[in-house]
Parts: sequence; structure tokens; C-alpha cells
Amino acid sequence: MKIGITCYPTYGGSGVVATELGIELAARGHEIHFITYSQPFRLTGREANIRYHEVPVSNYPLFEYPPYDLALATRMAEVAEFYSLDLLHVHYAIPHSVSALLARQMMATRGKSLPFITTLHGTDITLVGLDRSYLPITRFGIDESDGVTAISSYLRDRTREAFGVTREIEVVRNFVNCDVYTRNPSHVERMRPRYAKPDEKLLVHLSNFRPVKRVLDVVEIFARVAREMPARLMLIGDGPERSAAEHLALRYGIANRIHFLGKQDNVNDLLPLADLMLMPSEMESFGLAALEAMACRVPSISTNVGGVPELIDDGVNGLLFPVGDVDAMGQAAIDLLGDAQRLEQMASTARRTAQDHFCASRIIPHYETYYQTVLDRSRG
Ligand code: GMT
Repeated sequence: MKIGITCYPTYGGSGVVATELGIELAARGHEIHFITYSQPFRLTGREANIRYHEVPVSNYPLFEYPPYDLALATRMAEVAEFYSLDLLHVHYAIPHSVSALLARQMMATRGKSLPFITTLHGTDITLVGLDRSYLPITRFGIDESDGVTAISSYLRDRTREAFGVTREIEVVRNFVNCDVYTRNPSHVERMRPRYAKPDEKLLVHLSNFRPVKRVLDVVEIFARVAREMPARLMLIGDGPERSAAEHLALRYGIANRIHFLGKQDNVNDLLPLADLMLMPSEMESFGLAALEAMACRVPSISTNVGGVPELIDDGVNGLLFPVGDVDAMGQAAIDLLGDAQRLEQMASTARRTAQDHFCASRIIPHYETYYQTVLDRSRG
């Protein structure tokens, strides 16, 4: 198939999923066209069967807000026509589904069919889509899509309930490439000394440091752990809460135990170095960062929110707590890190969960089948 993919190409789980999906589909022989405002950060530009089309947005002085959604719709239609795309797959509803809808209409005036699929990721529904000014247009984009997928059952149900959407929504969960995200002992032996001494436990957090991720809770939990045992923390990512996290770390006197690593491209090199991941988010529709860690044999201490329980089975392959309960999460981290046998068992189970349920090799065929269903339906 010839598939156009649109996403937010910068840091964030929806862009990661879209990019990894494109890479996996291209490896399976499909022709993939990324249509975005900059090259998705996990693409090297050298992958076979993948082309990248930048969306230029002209900044005429009259435009206080340059109309990106219109520029995107135009580029989608141009690429679809030039490369005879079979369909568009947009990630994150706002504004991508509405741009795709315009592109489909433009193509229809030329007698060509261009169905589009919208994948819902999270805050496009739970936060942004519920803003009164975005709600009607988001619902319209979802209703008009030829296919809609959600990354968890939670998000599917939440979309139906909050938006009053009655149409079918296919649940296609997030995935991870279990060959790329894995724990290679020689790699760990070589790299881990850069981040922790042999007697120190190594914790990790990975996010875009937005308030919903509760990075300050990560520091709070780590402060409790660092009081009890030699430990270090890798903070991977960047965003609005980073300087507040730095200040809190200084206040606790643990700044020298935290590696603020900023945005990193190859998180698969860093995650397997850790013993434990912290993901104390206010909300996660799925929790891709925890899945990536699990594939690397790193279990998570997380919050019991949104779609997280569809990934983490409390007490089996990770631990779940109420939002904000940093005392309980800190104590659980101390207990788990202090019990090598239990930690090892949880690490193995976490890896097995990733392999058995969320590997790319299982999830990508689900997308392919869904693409075919949508194509067949739109060809009538
Ligand atoms: O909705 C967002 O916060 C944006 C999105 C992103 O681009 O980071 O994150 C969501 O999509 C990820 C990939 O599908 C999920 O793993 C995250 O759980 C989800 N984030 C939230 O629901 C807060």
C-alpha cells in the first residue's frame, strides 16, 4: 500500500508511534510518505521505502496565526495525487483529521478517492478535545474519518462517552520493536558505569516534561529512595517542568545524583541501563514510555490511570498507585530495589508482557488488516 502518515514530528509519544509505525510498514514493503512540518525525530532520512514531505507554512504579515492546517491539507492532497496514495493515516486528531478531511474533499473534486484513518492518542481527547473551542471540530473530524483507532480500550470508551461518538473505534494498542528495545548484557556492562556506580541503583523517567507527567513527583519519589540507599536517576526528555524539577532537586540536595539528559534520540540505549522506571503521570491513555522500558526488562512504578492497567498488571509486571501518592511510590521503590529476587522476577515478566502482547510483529498486522478493511469499504 501507499500510505501518507501525518503526526506531530517533535518529541512526544504520538509522534514516536507514528514514526515507528511508518518504519515497520516500510520494512514490510509498503511505500510510506511522512507529511509533516519537520522530519520526525526518530527518522534518519535513509530508510528504504520512506519519503518525507515538508509542509511549508508561509508567514505573511497579515497572518497573526499562520494557517498550518490549510497548508497541511494542501500538501496532503498534492502528495496523494503525485504518488497515487491509497490512504492517509493521521496521528492525533487536532488538527490532522480536519486537514485530512479537506484533502479528501479536494481529491474527490478530481474524481479520486483518498480515505483517511485517525488514530487517537490521548490529550487530543482528554484535554485539548474537551476545550469548548475544539470540541465540535474534533468530534466532526472523528465522525468524518473513514476509520478511527484508539491506543487503548480506555481511550475508546472515553472518546465515546466524552464526545458522544457512536461510530466504531478500533483499539490498536501501542507497540514496541522487541529486537531494538531489549537488554543486551554487554551493552549494559559497558554503558552503565557512566550513570551509576556498581553499588548504586539506577532509576529512570522518560517524558516530555509537561505538567500531566508530574515530573516533580518523580523527584519526590527519588528523594525518598536516595535517603535509604545509594541511587541515581536518569531524567530523559525536556519540557515546561524541567526547571521546576531542577529546583526541587537542589532543595532536596540530590541534584548531583540526577542526570538531566534532555531530549535523547536513542532511548533504547539508555532504558536497559536502569533498574526501575518511574511514571507517576496524572493521565496516560497508554504509557508508551513504560512499554519501552518493559521491553528492556525495566519494570515501572506508575499511577493507576487511564489505559495504564491495560499494560501494567499491578504486582506482576509493575506496580500501580493513586496519583500523587509519592510516599507509597517511594516506599514501594525502596522495597522493590531492596529485593533483588522480586525485582528480577518483575523484570522478566515485564519483558514477557512486551513480547507476548505488544511487539511490533503482533500489532503491525493489525494496522494492515484495518487499512485493508477501510480501503475495501471506501471502494464500496
Ligand atoms: O496525548 C498526549 O499527551 C500526547 C501523546 C504524545 O504525543 O505524547 O501522548 C499520548 O500518546 C502516547 C502514544 O500513543 C501514549 O503512550 C500516552 O499515554 C498519551 N499521553 C497521555 O494520554 C497523557
